[in-house]
Amino acid sequence: MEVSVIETKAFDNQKPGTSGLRKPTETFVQENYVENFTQSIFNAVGHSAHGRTVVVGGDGRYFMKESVHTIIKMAAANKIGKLIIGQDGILSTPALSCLIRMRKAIGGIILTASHNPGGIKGDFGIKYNTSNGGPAPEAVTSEIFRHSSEIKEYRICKEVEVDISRIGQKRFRVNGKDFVVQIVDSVDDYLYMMKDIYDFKLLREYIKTQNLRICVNAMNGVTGPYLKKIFEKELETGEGSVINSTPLVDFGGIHPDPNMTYAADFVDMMKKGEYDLGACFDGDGDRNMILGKEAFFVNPSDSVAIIAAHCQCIPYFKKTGIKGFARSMPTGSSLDKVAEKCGVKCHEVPTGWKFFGNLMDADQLSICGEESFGTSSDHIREKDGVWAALAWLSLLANQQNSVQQIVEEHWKTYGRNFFTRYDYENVESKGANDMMTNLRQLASDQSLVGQAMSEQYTVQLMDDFRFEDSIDQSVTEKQGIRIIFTDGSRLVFRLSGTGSSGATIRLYIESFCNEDSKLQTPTQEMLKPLVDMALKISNLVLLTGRSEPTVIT
Ligand code: VG1
Ligand code: CO
Repeated sequence: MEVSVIETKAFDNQKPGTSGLRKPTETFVQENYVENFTQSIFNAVGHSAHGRTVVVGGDGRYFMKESVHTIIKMAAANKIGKLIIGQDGILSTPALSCLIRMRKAIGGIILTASHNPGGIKGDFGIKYNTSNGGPAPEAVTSEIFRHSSEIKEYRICKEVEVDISRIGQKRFRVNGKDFVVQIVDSVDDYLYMMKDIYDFKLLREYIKTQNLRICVNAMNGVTGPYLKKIFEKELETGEGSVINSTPLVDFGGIHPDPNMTYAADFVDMMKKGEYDLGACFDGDGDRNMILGKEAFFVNPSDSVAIIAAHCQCIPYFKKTGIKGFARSMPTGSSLDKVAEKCGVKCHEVPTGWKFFGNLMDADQLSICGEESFGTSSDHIREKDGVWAALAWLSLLANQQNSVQQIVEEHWKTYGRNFFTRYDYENVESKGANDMMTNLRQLASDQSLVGQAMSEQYTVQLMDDFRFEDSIDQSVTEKQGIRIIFTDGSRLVFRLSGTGSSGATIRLYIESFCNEDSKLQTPTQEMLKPLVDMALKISNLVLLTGRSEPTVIT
């Protein structure tokens, strides 16, 4: 079969963000947009991928299948030996990470914009993961970007056609070499791995004997097929326990982001008290929100800490032991308290899952999480929504207790880290940038340090978070402005790196309390003085014209 070399012109906006290249779908459907970026990935990876295996899949959103076919034809022309693709192109982000590792692939290409809405009016995205199964580190993404800015041609083998709906293998001869495309069941390898991590028999029996009522919600994203097989079929959670389970190109109009705002319908349903455990997931299946009976909300920063505190009830950790914990910098520090008690280290890394990979590869990290509904372990190199739901189920079975009781017990033992995040989505870039510039100035002149901002709060430290990777010594700067007070309370300001238009400001607020009488205080009430102070210091309302955030977590 013939390889064609097609002339193209570079786009100037193919710089990957926190988690891959994410843009409005309308940007991606432009002629050669996907081709250019795909060629840039192959150029960046270079000779090392020749003859090797690459995994391809995505969350089922609009334009995914077309992109899978483009990638097949271009992989053939770029000397890839084999592609492993989920049936119909469907692979959750964690399942793709699992496949890269289990099948010893050199990398993977994920077609998703994660929790951003889909459809022609929504967003699309492409992300490259490396051979450890994790998102490509900065060194690789900046190479991809460099190639995308200089690209003049791409290679494609137009005759390679594969029916991606049929499981099986097809072999082609391209330039005298074999090129194989294997279509695999989207769930099987992942299920196999989950069975190795958790005690499915114990969970099934617990659900049955306690008559535990579970509702898991795929939000019309990629997790549907995984939840059907794992919960309904394997754990016998009963018919109707999995909802919104067919991946739809536009997620049925849902914004597939598992939080109290975008999953409000689910929260309302859980409030009726008919279920003991609820969980929902984002478009590509790496995020999770855990709810107890009557929609008792488990804050993600607490969720990872509580899983860590009880991890010995999970067979996987009994086998591997605990090598360390980690959280992203803005994430609430409940996990640090657990680490202290267990006598292991809790690492602090910048926002984005790619920063956990090195620690895991160096056997220094077992469980980690982000405040943005991301929780996972070193079983793969991505966050994993279904894994987190199974972890909570294991906790319930082990503790023989409700979600709420487990969380409240945790607060009693460790104290409570009150945490909230305010998102100001799609604000004008100028206002957002001005705000960050002012804050950066305050951090560099250190004028607030030592100042009493109120009776209770005196600034101890103010900086722009800088991270030096302890494994490869790479340095990542400007990862968010931190203001830390003498009592350990914190304000963090950063701009999102996953939005597709304008700027999104994230304001993170945390405060610790271990007075029993205050543990049940509503989060917003507890943190109000700090929120007000954050708004005052940053001058956010004036600079952005926004008096209210779009989302409060
Ligand atoms: C956001 C979250 C971050 C997460 C990233 C990718 O990034 O804050 O914690 O790792 O999304 O998540 P940002 O730069 O917009 O704050 V996923 O599920 O969406 O790919
Ligand atoms: Co996601």
